[in-house]
Amino acid sequence: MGAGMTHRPLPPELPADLALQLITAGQERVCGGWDRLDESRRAGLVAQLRSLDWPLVTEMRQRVLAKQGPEQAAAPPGDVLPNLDNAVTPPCLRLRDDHNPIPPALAAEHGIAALAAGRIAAILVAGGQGSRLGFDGPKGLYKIGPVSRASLLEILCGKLVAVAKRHGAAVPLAVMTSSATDAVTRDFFSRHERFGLPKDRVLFFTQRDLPVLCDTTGEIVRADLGQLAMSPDGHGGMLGSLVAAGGLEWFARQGVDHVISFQVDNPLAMPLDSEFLGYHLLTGSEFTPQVVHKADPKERVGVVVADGGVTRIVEYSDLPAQLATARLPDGRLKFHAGSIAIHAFTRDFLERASANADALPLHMAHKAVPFIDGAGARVVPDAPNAYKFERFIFDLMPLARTVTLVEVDPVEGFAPLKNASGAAADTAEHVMAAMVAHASRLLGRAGVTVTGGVPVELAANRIVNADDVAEYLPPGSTIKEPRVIGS
Ligand code: UD2
Repeated sequence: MGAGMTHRPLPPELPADLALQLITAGQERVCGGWDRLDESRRAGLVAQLRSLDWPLVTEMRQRVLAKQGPEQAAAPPGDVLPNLDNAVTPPCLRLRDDHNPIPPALAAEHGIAALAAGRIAAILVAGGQGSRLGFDGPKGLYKIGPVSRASLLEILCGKLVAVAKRHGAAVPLAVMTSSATDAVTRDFFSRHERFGLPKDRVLFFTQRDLPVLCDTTGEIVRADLGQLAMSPDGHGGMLGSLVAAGGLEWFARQGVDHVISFQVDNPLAMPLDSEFLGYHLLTGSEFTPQVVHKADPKERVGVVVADGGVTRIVEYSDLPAQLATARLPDGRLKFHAGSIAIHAFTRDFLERASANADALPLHMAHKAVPFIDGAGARVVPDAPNAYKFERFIFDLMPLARTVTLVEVDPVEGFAPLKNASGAAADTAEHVMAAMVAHASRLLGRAGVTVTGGVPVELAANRIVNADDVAEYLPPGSTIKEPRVIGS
């Protein structure tokens, strides 16, 4: 495929050390078409090549080449799957369940105390683009409020503002962007005055990019003549990039000792739910994932599995079909603890794990990636032609001494926005309907009736639970028109 033009010696203008690097790594064709580049594009290409972690690129290429045999090609795409023959689903505490060994009210009390003491911070993973939604821009800017048209970022940051106000202590927020989303996301935050978050309590950091490699040769794909195709290193890049940005010290300076990471694409996310935090604290857990009961093997959520004292998450795309569909005698899926990518960590754990951040396994995703062919023309393939590499933050889980799973009812805490309108699930229409249903139920608990089918929304920065509603609407009220409660 099109990593290079016909084979030619490397351009004489290329610095000698870089030329040697390219030859050693088997990437000399990446400079194909050099003669057609002007000075500034040549300089750009050299700078891009210099920024690469060459031992890592070499390892990535070897991974691609190792996939060439027929057996390897059939191996799971992640290539990092442990043997799961004896694995089981670990037990879960269930949110709002009085049968839990820890009473929900006690857990909530501890969560509230930690929030009020300013011991809790959050990391928002916002490196993704809205391309799968047909939206040109960072996913966080997508307007999802069913009535307000508020963006995902406004809704999620609003939740932090509401919790901080309720408990009288700020919740520091670190926002992870990628090279593609960084400038626009920062600008969006500043134009909206950080959605009410105090300036000194928001930290931005940017995940790194990794080159995309041709699926047959392992050569770096070029997005344009003189430009490498790059892709974000996955949210597993979070810890290394956070440490590099001084994020762990930033948390420590503010007295934070627990950090919750969550994704930008779930407007129902409850990263700061006090009961969830309480279970994390009271069980002495170092890594507490929120999970939903996975009932359909096709649901695109990784699953938490335990084997011989080691608990880990296996991504859905890495789970072979016969394991994804295996059932228990009672009919439930054998692996039914679906991760929704909301994880509570102790800061100590993140500090300890940061030594391993760059050692997280690389998962490979086979994708159709536009490239420059041998004649220098841009080709948009209709089938996968290249590998993108990602690290996953949850691969740190086996390092945790204690892991507690907290099961969340999806109607309360999980409505991910993944697909463009028309898809069978996880479209904006599905997400908005889930938000309206959630708001209607919460209003019902506050004694407010919503006339059938009327869209209602809760102002994320004002209403955390049913108790907050009375400030805006007395019990016995009826809502007959579309409305945002609390705005
Ligand atoms: C993710 C989880 C999956 C499940 C699901 C729930 C992983 C690998 N998979 O699947 O198990 O929990 O979410 O919704 O965690 N992002 C970045 N940088 C990156 C890659 C992703 O910031 O390099 C962000 C992106 O903006 C988005 C989120 O991470 O908010 C999820 O990414 P995705 O849509 O690629 O993950 P998905 O749905 O395959």
